[in-house]
Amino acid sequence: MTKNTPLPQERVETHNTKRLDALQEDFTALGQTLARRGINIDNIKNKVAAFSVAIPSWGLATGGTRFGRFPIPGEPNTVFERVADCAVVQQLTRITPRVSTHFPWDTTSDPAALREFGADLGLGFDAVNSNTFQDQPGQEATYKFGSLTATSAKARDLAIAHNIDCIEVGQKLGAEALTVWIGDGTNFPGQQSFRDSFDRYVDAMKTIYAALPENWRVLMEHKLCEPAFYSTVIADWGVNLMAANELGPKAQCLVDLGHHAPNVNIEQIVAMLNRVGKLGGFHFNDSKYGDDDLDAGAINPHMLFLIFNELVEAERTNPAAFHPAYMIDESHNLTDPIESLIAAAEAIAGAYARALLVDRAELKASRNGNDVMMAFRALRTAYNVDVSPILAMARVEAGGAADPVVMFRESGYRAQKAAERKAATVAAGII
Ligand code: PSV
Ligand code: MN
Repeated sequence: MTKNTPLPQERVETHNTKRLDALQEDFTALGQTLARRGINIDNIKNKVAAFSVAIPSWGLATGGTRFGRFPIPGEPNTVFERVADCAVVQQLTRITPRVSTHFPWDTTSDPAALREFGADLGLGFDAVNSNTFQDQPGQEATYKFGSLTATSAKARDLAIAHNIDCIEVGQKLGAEALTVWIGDGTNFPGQQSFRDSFDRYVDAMKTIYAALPENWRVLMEHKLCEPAFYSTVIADWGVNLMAANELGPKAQCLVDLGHHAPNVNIEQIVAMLNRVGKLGGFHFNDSKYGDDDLDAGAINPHMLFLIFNELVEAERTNPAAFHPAYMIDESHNLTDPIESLIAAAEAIAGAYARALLVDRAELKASRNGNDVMMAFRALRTAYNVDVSPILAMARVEAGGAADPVVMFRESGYRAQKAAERKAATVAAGII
């Protein structure tokens, strides 16, 4: 249980008391509907209560595009302030108990103190992310032409050393995974050899892999394009899987939902990676055109549901081998980041809850009998359920808020932080 809460917990209780009767009515009504389908609503609620997704430290600051950034008063300036804001999301949702950090953005001279600061607020630390897609001031060799895949041995060594540093900091935070995403690639045909670049990647990753502690994993993230626009070294799940296979069992693939070509069937990728034990985790977000980093579920909630449908099936098939790291990776350019993360966590848990409602026996029988319409209906019937009473009940029972965004607004937290925190500059944004 949380030792300290960033908002007075009594205020959450007061907020909930006003909504409890209506919630109970909605929950009971939904329970009756589901019971007619042979589903016990409490079982679903318990699974939702056990679900969690990590929040990205970098998602707490206002994001931006290359055209600009519009900071909001009271946004966090330091990693401690970002973690404090994560604690608000966790207090109100109760499904975001871990923070995924990014280095050097989150560099602190005292990681142990950061860990303790998080623990006091009921937060742990998930995968640490390395950053070799930007040069840092005074850096000895540039990443302009690549990092782990650069032709310059000096740049490669620097990138390797940074990843190993991240592992060391991550250990102090209590993390158990390193996420590696490189921006390496080319803008011109002929600029680099696809094959040699990939060889250099695998070589560099072998050194990083060797530095992983016993209980750690390395999660490698593929991405179709950006910042490189002709070719990207780890462009898709096929190349990513090749690398993961060459590295060994602790290397797995991370699926960022925004990192695929438009209309790619991501749920199929999820099923295939899981089949070979290489589904390491997710960066949840949503997109319409590219790596838009919009809020999870905001554009295509159906795809999110279909992904969770595969995940639920994967867990049932082999529960012992199933432990994907669920993380959010979004950029909040227009909204208050705390509100967006609350909404995203809710959308993700909602997709999971709907996937739990799929009648698996019916789906299987329909598939085996090639009854296309009934197989489709097994999914559609579950997708059509409004699961919000289940999410709200699980949240309230865990001490969270019945309506977290409204509760956040009622709390006056952002205005209070605007008075306490120094104003962020336009340029000071992380992404
Ligand atoms: C790259 O687009 C990415 O998805 C990687 O996960 C980075 O670490 C993150 O975004 C930076 O915002
Ligand atoms: Mn990502």
